[in-house]
Amino acid sequence: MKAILLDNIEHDLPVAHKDRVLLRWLSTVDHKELGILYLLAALLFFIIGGTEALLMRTQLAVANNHLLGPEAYNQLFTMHGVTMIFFVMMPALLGLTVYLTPLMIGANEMAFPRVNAFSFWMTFFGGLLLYFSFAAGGAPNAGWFNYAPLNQSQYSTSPGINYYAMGLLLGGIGSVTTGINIVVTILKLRVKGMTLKRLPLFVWMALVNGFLIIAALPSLNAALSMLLLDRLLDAHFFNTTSGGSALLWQHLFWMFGHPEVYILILPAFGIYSEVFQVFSQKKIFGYAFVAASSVAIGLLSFGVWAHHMFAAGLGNTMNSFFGASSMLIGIPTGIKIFNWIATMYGGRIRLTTSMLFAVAFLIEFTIGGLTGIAFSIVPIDWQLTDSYYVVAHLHYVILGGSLFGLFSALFYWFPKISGRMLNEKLGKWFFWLFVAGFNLTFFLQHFLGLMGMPRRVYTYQNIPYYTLLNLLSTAGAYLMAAAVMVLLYNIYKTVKGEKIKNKDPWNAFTLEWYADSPPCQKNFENVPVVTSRRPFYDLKNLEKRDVD
Ligand code: HEM
Ligand SMILES: [Cu+2]
Repeated sequence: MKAILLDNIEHDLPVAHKDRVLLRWLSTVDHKELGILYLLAALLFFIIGGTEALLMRTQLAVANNHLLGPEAYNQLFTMHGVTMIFFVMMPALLGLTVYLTPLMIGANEMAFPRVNAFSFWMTFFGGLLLYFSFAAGGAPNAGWFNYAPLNQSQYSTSPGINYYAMGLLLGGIGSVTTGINIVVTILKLRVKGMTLKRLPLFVWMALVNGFLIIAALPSLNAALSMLLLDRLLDAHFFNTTSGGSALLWQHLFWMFGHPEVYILILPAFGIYSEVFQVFSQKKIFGYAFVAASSVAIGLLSFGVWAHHMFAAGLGNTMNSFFGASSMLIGIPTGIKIFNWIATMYGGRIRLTTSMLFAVAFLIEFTIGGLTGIAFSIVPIDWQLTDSYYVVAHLHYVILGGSLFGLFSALFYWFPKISGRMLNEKLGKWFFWLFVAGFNLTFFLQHFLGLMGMPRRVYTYQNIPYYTLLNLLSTAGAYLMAAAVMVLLYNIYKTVKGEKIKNKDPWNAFTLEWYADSPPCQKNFENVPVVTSRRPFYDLKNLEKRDVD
């Protein structure tokens, strides 16, 4: 199909070469090219969202600062949160999934290639629409979860929140169609011998994730549609002054929002599961437990949403139920952490940049997980809600969990995607600068939160320690920015540099490395029949093949 498409473009249109390249990327339905487009879009939005974060941290560097006013700050934290979650993490992780899944299961394409293109462009235009709000009279300003009644026209008079709703709705529709595409691809297009029990763990996580997306996103899409009706046609779903319910928005949002954090973390779990195996040169410890605990996490994630609403006055019964169910999630997550550590135990460990990010994840994510369990204790949540403790917690889980996973994946699969190796020395500079900056920025915010500093405030009084801790936190943000510069330079230098000869630089186990680096258009000339969980390992070790 794609060949036909490209042929038509190349033969029928009398356009210059440059335009042809552009047209090709605009019209591609190839899962690898779409995967790359997702990753590039995520990088673009990461730079924008990161700049917004730096602006906020600059504003907060000293007490009583008036570099930015309160309204600008409101728009910045809203845009930063929305951008990072919906237009950085989602597209990057889904792009990686779309790139790797067919290769890992020995397929030539996704099940629905044109739907794949549709999903990408919906997401990308969703992001553009969101940013168009700046030109249309002001960006959304009610936070990333956009609570009622703040999201109503009376309280937010600029059209920003309309763009929030429309942009996220486009992205939300794109995500659902990707979810369907991922599930069908995995269930229908596996090569002979690749049973569900032999799926690479990355693909297992992608499968669970696909189901989560299909089940969770509609709740957000419905809420956004209702919000648009409220704002544009004067409906009253969330308008309390005319009989609507503000709490309804919170329920609909978090019924999506909590599974969403698992939608962001499961693909990263998949990445770590591959990386720990390859850089320990051992197969995973407890394959079935890692796969099954993801299913458990997926199911549980739909029964905990009201832990975001402990302060909303739902009553003791509801609060106790949601507190207890939230604590349960710690169990399958803990199982995974033990499995990864056991995988490393006794292995031939290579501390590449990719592996360093995976090891750092074990520590940072556990910190984020522990503060999360603290929040599931209702009185602690009451004390700390809306404070900087929350900002610390959420960045530990999302950065230390998902973003570190993306960085680990970037260094691991870059040779696969581009045929070129990122420089490891620069990689390690990037790693240490980023990890140092990350902990400096966010660890201190636990203390600020405990001392009572509220989140979402544009400035603060000169109270003892507030200024010092905030200044250090800002310094950490600049360290992270410096690290990202090193990464961008590394990518630039690598893309300009030589291709590698060895298509399998890490001595990997799974089928995507059996393909060329980068893979040919059909992915494989021929695919071996799979007889175990590590088909490429088997091919390289005919004497010591796995039996599982
Ligand atoms: C790269 C370094 C980053 C820095 C320095 C940073 C900094 C900040 C700051 C200053 C705030 C505002 C806190 C407040 O006033 O309440 C914030 C909020 C937030 N950040 Fe980040 N951030 C970073 C990366 C990320 C990433 C990668 C994600 C997610 C994928 C993320 C998600 C969020 C969310 C969801 C909020 C809450 C927004 C809201 O209150 O509505 N951040 N961040
Ligand atoms: Cu939650």
